[in-house]
Amino acid sequence: MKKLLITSAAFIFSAQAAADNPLFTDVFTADPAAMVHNDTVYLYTGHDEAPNNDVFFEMHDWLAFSSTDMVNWKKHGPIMQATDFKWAKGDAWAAHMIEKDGKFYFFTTVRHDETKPGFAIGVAVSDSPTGPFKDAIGHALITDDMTKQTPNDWDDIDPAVFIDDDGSAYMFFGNLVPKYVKLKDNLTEVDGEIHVIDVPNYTEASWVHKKGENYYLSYACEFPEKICYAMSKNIEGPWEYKGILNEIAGNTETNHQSIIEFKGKDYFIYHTGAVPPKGKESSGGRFRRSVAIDPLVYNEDGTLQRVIMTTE
Ligand code: FUB
Repeated sequence: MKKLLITSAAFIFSAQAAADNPLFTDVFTADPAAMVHNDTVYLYTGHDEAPNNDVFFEMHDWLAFSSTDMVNWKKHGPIMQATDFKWAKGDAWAAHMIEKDGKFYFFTTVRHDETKPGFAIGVAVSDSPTGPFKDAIGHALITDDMTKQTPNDWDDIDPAVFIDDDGSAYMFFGNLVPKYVKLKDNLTEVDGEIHVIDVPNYTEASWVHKKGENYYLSYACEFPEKICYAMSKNIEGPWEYKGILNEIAGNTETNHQSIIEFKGKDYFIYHTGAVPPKGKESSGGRFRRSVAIDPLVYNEDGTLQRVIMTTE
């Protein structure tokens, strides 16, 4: 599959296929992270390769897709493997892309090698949104021994980076305990201590965006996971819990969202196990997920309407 993807780079899906939800029917995709740059949406996803749904996540690399109309998607193939970080053992879990001063920073969850416990967050950099990417610092940005609020060794997963209007950069992340840390201007060093965020029912998958004067923190809540959200007038909180944004996404215990505005429309991007890519030996499910997109609707007071999942 990996070779197939590399050789089929830049393949453009037909309009008919792309109109389906989930988006891609030839590959399992998860943990979407979308970025708008130069009138184009870049969609980065994890790549589920588990042989069936009775095992566990098998994720080696991250995939990239782009679109200028949210209908036709260009496939760019894997942009990076977890083991491109020399200090990482594997497990290309959720990631996030952000542009700053013409450079593209890819923040990723990976499993650290034996020198550190559990998971870690790395950062890679490129001059192009589709790579090639290389490790920006040669070591992890966050390691499990920096986050000891829970006894597990994956409480430092799922990075989401947000640059505020004044240029200050923040990374939100965490499993079971939501956290954020400021980043220095170079985006490759933490600036100060890690803060814990007070929101209810947090599981993982933080995503932060701003619309008008409101900041939104959305996240996977409970288990099986729904997507919940909170609002604030300040990126550093306090956050006011607003409720469920998206229900359990069908046939998978995880849900993981990305929220963007593109050409005047708002989108909620997530993954589901409900609809399998066609022609695959076993069906979609909790370790074989697929990215889908639905409209996001704001109420006049800034709160969000619950996302209704569609199949086309
Ligand atoms: O894809 C692996 C993990 O599952 C992610 O890091 C979590 O957000 C959940 O989707």
